[in-house]
Formats: sequence, structure tokens, C-alpha cells
Amino acid sequence: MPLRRAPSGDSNDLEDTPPEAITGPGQWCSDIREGRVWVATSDGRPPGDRIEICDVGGFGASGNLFALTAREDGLDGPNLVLDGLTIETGFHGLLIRTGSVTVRGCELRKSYGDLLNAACGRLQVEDCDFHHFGESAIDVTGPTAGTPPRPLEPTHIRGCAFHDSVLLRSPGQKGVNAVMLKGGAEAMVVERCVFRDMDTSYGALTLGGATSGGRAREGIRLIARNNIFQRITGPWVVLFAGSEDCVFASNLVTECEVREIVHISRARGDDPDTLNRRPVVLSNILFDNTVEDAIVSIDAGAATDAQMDFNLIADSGTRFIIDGEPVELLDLPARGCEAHGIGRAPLFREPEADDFHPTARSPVIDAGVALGALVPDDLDGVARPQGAGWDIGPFEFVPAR
Ligand SMILES: [Ca+2]
Repeated sequence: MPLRRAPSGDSNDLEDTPPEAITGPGQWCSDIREGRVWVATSDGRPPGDRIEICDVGGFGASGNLFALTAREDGLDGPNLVLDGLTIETGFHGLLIRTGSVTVRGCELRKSYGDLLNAACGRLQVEDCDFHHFGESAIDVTGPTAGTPPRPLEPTHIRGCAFHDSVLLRSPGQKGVNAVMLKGGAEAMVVERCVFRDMDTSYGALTLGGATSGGRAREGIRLIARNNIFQRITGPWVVLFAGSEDCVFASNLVTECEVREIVHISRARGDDPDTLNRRPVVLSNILFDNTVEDAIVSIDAGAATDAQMDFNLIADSGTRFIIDGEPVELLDLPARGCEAHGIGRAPLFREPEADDFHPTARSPVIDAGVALGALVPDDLDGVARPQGAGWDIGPFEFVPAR
């Protein structure tokens, strides 16, 4: 069980570090360039596999600050918990290639590439602060073609903040986004997160994706619920690409300046196999945005059985693109969308202080669709529904007692 640490400046010259070096959180500390990394498992024992801490290299280098790599079969690996760490890096931050990983209460910052790049059996990211990332804050790739399917374990990204991306416009920078779930990523939930003050080149959130080459079923049964997207600039807030049964429900999008809020495209050009099957956009608040082309855009032939309804859409323009054709907001019901939508202001409690809870007279109250287990609670953890039904947006109205 080699446990290695690379001396700063030379990632090819790994020196062995004895396993007993890790006996508890914060007990192994390695200075690397500007940053420091603390590594420990939750029970204080060393992980059962190999850890490498590599030098960062520099802009465009392939070095990663921290890599958890696989046993030979590539499927099972250690159960690693990173808890309360500050991780600052140059290229990728955490590069996880196997096992089960929990990243909790960490601050990850300053990557040229991804802050957290994961392809593993289970990933849980909770209560973390991601900022100043040059590609993705979190990039999750599913199993690659030819490998046996991994067991579906609960996987989620919950309660995190994503803010202040870094759009460098430099060679080699593939695209800035906060969370990208692609390459067959399956059965993940992104919830109770705040995406704020970001300039992106690839949307804030990608369900499916094209950057892994673009294939059918890029994202499968992914759910984004009870999130807030505020002050996002770039082409999109949310991209569906090659998705299957992916859901964008009970979110708030506000104060964004984008080409399209939701873009539903093929994962690869005109390839019909990479369309989106049954994309769902339900019970969101899309309020007070500046939209260049369309609020929701579905490319021609890019989706089958799309569901878009029960959204509050106001002060964000009136134009949609459905199956490649421009459609005005009021004409959506004739196209099978938004028969139950609302076009009035949501009447938030104190939006200037980023308090987006509905007030007692808000039209969102009990106006959403019953979402059942898809959205069982709200951003505060309050069970849904309260009162007579599901509320639209990330918060359920709870009357003051
Ligand atoms: Ca309600």
C-alpha cells in the first residue's frame, strides 16, 4: 500500500510516506506551492489504497494536486473522507478515480482546470465552498465505455456554494462551468446549492454534456432541485445534452444575463442518438433575468417527451425556442408547455438581501405540481408539501406562528 507524497517541484519523484503518518484529521500536512493539503480518513486510519500528492506544474500542465487512484480492477477503492480541508491548487484540484469519496465542509479554490474531477463509485459533496475555478468546480464522469457498470450508490452534491469562476480565455481551457455531470453520470442529485456571481462559458450546471465527446445517455436520472442561480453570465444557466430522465425542478434563476436560461441540445452535433429523452423542467422560478435569445431553448429534434410546466416565468422576456422554432410565452400552452405556468412576480421576502422565501401573498404558494419523491423537501429541509400543495421554486411557504 504505497502512500506517496511528491516533493514540490517534481511530480515524477514520489517519495514514500509511511501510512502511520495519517492518524487523524489535520495530522498530515504538505505544503505545495501556495497551497496546503490535509488528508485523513474519517476514522483516522489511512486509506486502504494509494494516494499521490503531486506537484501542480503550472498553467496547462497535467499535474494534479491530489489523485486517488484505483486498484487494478478499477472498481473498488478506499472509502475516503475529506473533512474541513482547504484545498488550493494550480491545475486540477482533487482528481478521484475510484472508490467512495465524501468531501465535506471543505473550501476548494484557485484551479486552472477542475477543482474536483471525479469518476468513482460514489461521490458525496456536502457543505463545501467552491470558488475561482478555471474549468469545472465539480466534473463528474460516469463509467467509460467497456467497463462494467458500477453499483448505483447514493451520490449527491448538497448544500454547496459555487461562485466567482475564472474565465481566463486561455489556450487549453476547455470551458467554465460550476457542475458538469457527464459521460454516463447516473443517479445523482444536486440540491440546496447556490450558484452565484459566475461568468461561465458552458453554463452553470450541465446535465449530460458534450465535452467528453458527446454520446447517447451522457447523463441519466440526474436531478437538480432546490438550488438558487443568481447573477450568472454566459451562454446558459442549465444545459441538457444527451440526457435521459433528467430533472430541473423547484429551482430559482434570478438576475442572470445569458443567451438562454435552459438550453436543451444534442450531446453531439446532429447525431440523433444523442438527443435528450424525457427532459423535465418543472416548478422553477425564472424571474428578473436578461435573456438574449430564449428563456428555454429546445433545438430541433433535440428532445423527446419534454415536460415544461408549472414554472413561474416573469421579467425575463417572452421568447422560447421549441423544437428549433421561436414561440412566444403566451403561445406555449398550444405547444403542450406551461399550461399551468405563472407570469407574475414571485413576491420574495427580501430579495435585495438575497432572501428569496415567498411572502404570504406570493403566487408561488401551492401553485406547483405534486412532485412526490422527486422533490420531497425544500432548500431549508422543510418537508413538501406545506399547506394545500407544492410551492413553485426552492422554498415552501411556512406561515409564521
Ligand atoms: Ca405549499
